[in-house]
Amino acid sequence: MTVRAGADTLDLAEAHRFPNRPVRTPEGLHWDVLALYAGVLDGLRAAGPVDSVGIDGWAVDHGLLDADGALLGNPAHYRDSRTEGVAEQVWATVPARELYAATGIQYAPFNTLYQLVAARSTARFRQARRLLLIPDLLTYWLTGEQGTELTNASTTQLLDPRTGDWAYGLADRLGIDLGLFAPLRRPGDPAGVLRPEVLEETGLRGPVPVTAVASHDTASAVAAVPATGERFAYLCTGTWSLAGLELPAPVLTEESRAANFTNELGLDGTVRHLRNIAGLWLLQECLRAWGDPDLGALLASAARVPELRSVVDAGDAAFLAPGRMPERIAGACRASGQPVPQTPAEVTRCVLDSLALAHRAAVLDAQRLAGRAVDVVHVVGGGARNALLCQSTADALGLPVVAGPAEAAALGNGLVQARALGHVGDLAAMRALLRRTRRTVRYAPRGTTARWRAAADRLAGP
Ligand code: LRH
Repeated sequence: MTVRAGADTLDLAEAHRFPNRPVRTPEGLHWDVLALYAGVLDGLRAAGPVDSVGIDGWAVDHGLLDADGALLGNPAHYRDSRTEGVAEQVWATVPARELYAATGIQYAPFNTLYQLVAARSTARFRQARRLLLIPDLLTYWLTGEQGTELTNASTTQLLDPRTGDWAYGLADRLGIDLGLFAPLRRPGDPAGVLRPEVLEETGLRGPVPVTAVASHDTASAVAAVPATGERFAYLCTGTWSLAGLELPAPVLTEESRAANFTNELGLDGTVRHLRNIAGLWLLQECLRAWGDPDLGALLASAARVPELRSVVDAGDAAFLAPGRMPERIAGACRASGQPVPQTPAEVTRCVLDSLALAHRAAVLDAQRLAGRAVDVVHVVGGGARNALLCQSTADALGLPVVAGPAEAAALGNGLVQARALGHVGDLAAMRALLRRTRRTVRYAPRGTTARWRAAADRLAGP
């Protein structure tokens, strides 16, 4: 994506899009990170002259480098089963409560910490001298410089969100060598310039600075929520739904841990207190199983299926791994004595209703846990284009939903670069610019909240 930002302009253009296809080998599920890097180079070539480059991406995953700085194999995919049962081993040394008090990160089997413990007896890990999170790895290949960007570092479950520095005591107790990580850098910090070979391959003229942006995609996306003031919740909807509040400090209470809320660092000292919900992943996997039918037509037929016939717990670990998703959803409906969705439209309706219910629960819990009420829910990310999901979320919560921008992560990434170049101001100024320049769609709740509440109670059980 290329972003052009100025005092009163904010343009976004797609230079190039490439797939991100996980690959399963006998050792497990991996990312094809060389294909991703090739996609980045193609994107730079297609973008033409640029003033700056910044990389953001998904959290927790990483590449391991040897003493020469060479990548040791393909990075493991966070949906790989190698971390099954690892959290329990970790908790035997550091109880889950203490882990939460030190890092504020919610339990997910794939947190970097658990991945490191799962990998540490492998030959590859023993050879590793450096760990780079995925956006930092791509940045390293572009510039030759290594760093660990702070917002993404906070998802490792090894960072103290109060200090913005590593949780040294915790790492010590678990025998994790923090020397594996490159020095921390903050969004807006310089991350080097494109290497001469990269300039040659992409046809760009140097020097081209590379900026450390809020490299966790969710941090970039939330930076680009076009909100005014503080009384808003956000929902970043894509493969995941990340639902919560932006706060000045982490919430490290036992209540917050029990509700499985996380505290990830955002731009300029903000904290995202949110719940990580399996999001449109459920639908993406269904679409894959159905041979990728036309999404617009499918959503239109799903909208005609009566709402709330059957719902599943979208956050159930049973839906984490890839494969056979329509059958798994049907199985969950059958097991809970609900009508079993048969057609793709019925399954789609079930998934979207279930997500709207999960959004409802997360936004209600977030307000309770942080003691802050909200007046509006901002939906950003790909799901902002899904009118049925946005309307259902508004109905389920009885709150207005403001949808857009869909490309929030790219905009947040570009705005931090523009700020580093002196073209835009602080976070509030970025959001004001977004409000002036980006179109959003408002969904008013239709007064059916009681029905959604009843469905939520049904799902919660007696
Ligand atoms: C969304 C995301 C999310 C993480 C998950 C692994 O892309 O970064 O914030 O929890 O991927």
